[in-house]
Amino acid sequence: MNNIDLRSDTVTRPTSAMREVMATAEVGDDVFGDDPSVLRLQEASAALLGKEAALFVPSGTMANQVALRTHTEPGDEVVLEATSHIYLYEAGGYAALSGISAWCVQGDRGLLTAEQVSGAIRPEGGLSHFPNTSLVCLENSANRGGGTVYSVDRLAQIEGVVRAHGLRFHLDGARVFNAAVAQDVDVATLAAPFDSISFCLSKGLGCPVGSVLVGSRAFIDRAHRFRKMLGGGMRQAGILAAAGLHALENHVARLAEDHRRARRIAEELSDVPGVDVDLSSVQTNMVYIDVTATGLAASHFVSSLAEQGVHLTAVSPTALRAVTHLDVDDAAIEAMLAAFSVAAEAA
Ligand code: TLP
Repeated sequence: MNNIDLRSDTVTRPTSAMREVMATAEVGDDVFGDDPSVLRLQEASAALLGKEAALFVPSGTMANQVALRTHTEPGDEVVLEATSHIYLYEAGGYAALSGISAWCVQGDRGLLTAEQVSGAIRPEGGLSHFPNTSLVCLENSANRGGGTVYSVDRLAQIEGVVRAHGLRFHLDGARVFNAAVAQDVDVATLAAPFDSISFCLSKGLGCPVGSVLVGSRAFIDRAHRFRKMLGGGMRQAGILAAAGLHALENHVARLAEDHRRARRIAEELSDVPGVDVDLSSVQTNMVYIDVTATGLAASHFVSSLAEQGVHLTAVSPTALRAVTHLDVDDAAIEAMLAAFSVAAEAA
């Protein structure tokens, strides 16, 4: 029986080489600030993204929430894309934890333009009725956009708008290494326009736990306090940080393989009668599969595939998502495609 898990790139298990570095990691107590492996991971992350400092946190959600709280004051407003993770999938944390409102703009495949961002910023110095726009957040790659990526040019245009209004600029870069590898640009180039970037070690990079928030020294010093407030201070976290260091050294370039495999799934499935894949949005390691025209529900595909040992998630009654990662090879992709054809035969 197959066991091919394409529900997310969060499902990866640590490799044996990663387990080895975890088992032998030098540790201290990171709440006392003396875990050498955490300090090394933070230094390496800041250097890689071209910023002054970094903070290791348990999850991508916490990295984003700490960033929102650090950049804003209650009563402020953040500009977000309407399908962004911060808006859709963080349990309303922006409102509950930072006391801010969100102005959501529907992008094209998850991506905003400079004009759209400009149009969502409240007028300055005007009526005291308005919330104060203080922050703009983007997501790169954009998960619900299909794993789509912001180009360096688009980011520069949006940065121009953000700076002209004196706002702060945060990137949810949960998969920013995918975005960098897909465009063959340095991750620091994609990070440069932003004041802060969160990125995940526990997605395509293959770690069991962990995300990193990077920014200026002053930003990270303030963020440190909010990580504590949210309960994100960890003790012998060097065991996890060692996995992160290993991943940054060994698992970045290989993301290109995940992208090639996602492309293979997309191209093959778009030939299945009734199945629709927007090939233009398949830019990294995700494939969103619309099955409306098969007349079958997404849940039919989820259960038929599961019976064949292949796991995908339904993202709506008529659409599924497949995500490639470290634990799926070419043979797994071919097996997944064969299982999908069987599931589609019920149409
Ligand atoms: N995304 C998960 C789900 O929560 C949807 C997934 O399977 O894709 N930013 C982005 C863009 C994300 O996709 C995710 C997780 C996060 C932040 C949050 O990371 P975690 O799960 O570590 O809190």
